[in-house]
Amino acid sequence: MYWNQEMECMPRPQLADLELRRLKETVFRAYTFVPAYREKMDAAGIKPYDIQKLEDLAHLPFTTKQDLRDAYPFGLFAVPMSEVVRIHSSSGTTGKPTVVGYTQKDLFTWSEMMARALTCAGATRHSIVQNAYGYGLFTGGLGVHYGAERIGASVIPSSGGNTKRQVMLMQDFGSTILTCTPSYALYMYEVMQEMGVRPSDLRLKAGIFGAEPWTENMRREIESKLGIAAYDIYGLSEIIGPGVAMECELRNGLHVFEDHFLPEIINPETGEVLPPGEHGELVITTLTKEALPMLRYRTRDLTSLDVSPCPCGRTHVRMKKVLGRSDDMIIIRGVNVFPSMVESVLLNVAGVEPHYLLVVDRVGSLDELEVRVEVSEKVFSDEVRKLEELNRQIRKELEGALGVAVKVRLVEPKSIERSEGKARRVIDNRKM
Ligand code: DLL
Repeated sequence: MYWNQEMECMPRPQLADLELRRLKETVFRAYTFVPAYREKMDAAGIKPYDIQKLEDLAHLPFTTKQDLRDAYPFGLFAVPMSEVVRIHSSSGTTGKPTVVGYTQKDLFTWSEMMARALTCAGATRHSIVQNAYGYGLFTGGLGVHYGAERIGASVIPSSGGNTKRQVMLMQDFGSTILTCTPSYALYMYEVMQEMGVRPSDLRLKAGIFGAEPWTENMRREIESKLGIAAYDIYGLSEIIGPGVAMECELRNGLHVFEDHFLPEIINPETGEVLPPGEHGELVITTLTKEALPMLRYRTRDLTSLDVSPCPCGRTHVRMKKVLGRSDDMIIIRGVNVFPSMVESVLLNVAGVEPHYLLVVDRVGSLDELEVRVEVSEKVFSDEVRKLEELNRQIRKELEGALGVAVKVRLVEPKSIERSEGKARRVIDNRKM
């Protein structure tokens, strides 16, 4: 049921002592070995020994993606390259990618985090894990891989892509756990349909989905189509990769593996630390990372923390499902819109498929949001009047939920690009 009961269920006062000890060590190492951290702390007038209690964390300066870019590629590493045994990097849509490094011990920590995460979804040494996260510089593939091996499960390193072969492997090898992005899981289902494979004939029991936002409605959609339990896993390269936080069997918030990662929520405008329960930007400090210690890293992901005890017995704080990043938010005539808000509305409408795209344009001086929605074959072949009626209904519901005028375009089944990794949900033509 647990991978590491001692750590995952540690009484909170004891956990706080452990966190403080590890925080002091991390700050000391970052200050001593990374000139960029030392300069920032000196400029803020703070020394490692000023950290005497967990609340003192709030005095440390933040670290941002820009700091990683400024230090490209290895400038924030706190160990010599001879100690670095793995390098990953996140693509980044603009500018230089961010580069992250791991020591031997960091890889051991990461596989432990992933072993915990997989165990949360019921994985054991008897599981057959089909790992369809991309292998390569992206952390998803190798991150899950090492965790599954650590448990002793049988891993199929199928990586992303070649979807027909994925389905064949599932059938022939009897995969019990699927790991990939939620959007790729849906695409796999479509390919199963085309191949005439029924999910009920497979042995799949659970899916561990992450690397992009997905709503509760999307969870229901995946669960009912694939006939599995869908779990949310969260992580980011800068902190370690997948395995920063994971849902337990209750699937009501993701436990942040707090003995290694210390979470805070801040007001993204002011930087002020917010109390538990309040919604804001997640900031994470690593407590054990050797190669790339991160002090108060601003993730840009928006969520809140729940400190109430979880019936699963794990004592680690839970974060709410991440439904958006501050930089995925699009502003339409002054109104903030997240793609997940659109997803949530669409998946409640009968006849609509879980494939959609937001297209933003500037017409004259006005922003225009068009939501392209795929409809089912059956609906698509309906009379024009019915399609118009559906269009009107979706528009009304979207406008009600978003508070901004929306154009809806119903598109043919399978006409929106499918994703084998992170789905692209927005095309913003205003920035081009
Ligand atoms: O996406 C690591 C990962 C791999 C996580 C596989 C889970 C599974 P990056 O490519 O660095 O790392 O992207 C990190 O993806 O800051 C979030 O914005 C987003 N993200 C990751 N997991 C979730 C999730 C990997 N469960 C960025 N829900 C993060 C929502 C997520 N967003």
